Amino acid sequence: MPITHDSARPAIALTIAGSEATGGAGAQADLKTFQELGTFGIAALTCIVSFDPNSDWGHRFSPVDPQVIADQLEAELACYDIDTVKIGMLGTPVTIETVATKLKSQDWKNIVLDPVLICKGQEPGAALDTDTALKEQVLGLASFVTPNHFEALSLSGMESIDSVDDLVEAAKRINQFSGAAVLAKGGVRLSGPDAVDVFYDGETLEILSVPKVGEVTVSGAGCSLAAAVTAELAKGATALEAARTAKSFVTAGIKGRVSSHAPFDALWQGAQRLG
Ligand code: PXL
Repeated sequence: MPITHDSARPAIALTIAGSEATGGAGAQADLKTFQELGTFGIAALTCIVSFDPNSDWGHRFSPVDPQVIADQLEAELACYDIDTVKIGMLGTPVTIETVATKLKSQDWKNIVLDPVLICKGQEPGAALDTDTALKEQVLGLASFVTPNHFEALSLSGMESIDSVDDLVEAAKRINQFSGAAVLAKGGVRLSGPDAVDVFYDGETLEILSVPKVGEVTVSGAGCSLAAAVTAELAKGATALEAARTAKSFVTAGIKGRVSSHAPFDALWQGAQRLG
């Protein structure tokens, strides 16, 4: 039996994220994941990313006006009692400030942060500002964080993460200063036959390991993992249960990935149910 919030109404899951026009990542991935896992998905868009097929599929990035972000959140939080939110790509310091202010306007049961630090289409200088603002203003509000290899390096301050032991150390450091449950993703960046993620919440350490599905990253895997954690938490799962379910959801989605004219495949959220 799936865990449900209320027999009369599905659990509500909110994402505050960017649109990724081709549908692989961002709010599109989040909403598809929310739907697949039986929650009622809502999205506030922070920016619009359109890959450029004429320039190596680089990221074109347009931030949404901060007032428009605040308006979306105002409507959403007035419309429903929402206690669980996922934060995806925010993209600029002013967006981060707008979102942090709104997050502080009410109590939350779960704030899941996918700490998207650098989007390829951005100026490195702007990305550094964004990075600092995210760490200073949002990380401390999060109850669950899902850094990838690069983000785990940046957040933990470690010089390298080359082994599962290193990833465990990174997860512990990030938990220690944020207080959040951490699901640190090794993905294809750690060598070996398995895709290893480390869960640590201050008490429980669990290594989540599945055989790698290829050696290439798939668009939307990080977004879908954090969104699946969010959906499960919204339905009442524990952090560890949510991490386990999310890992198997994403593994199925990578196995069922969709190829395109772009040089990367996209995770398919429907794979577990329909694949
Ligand atoms: O996968 C990170 C990510 C998150 N959000 C948006 C994106 C991307 C990567 O392209 O475009 C909107």
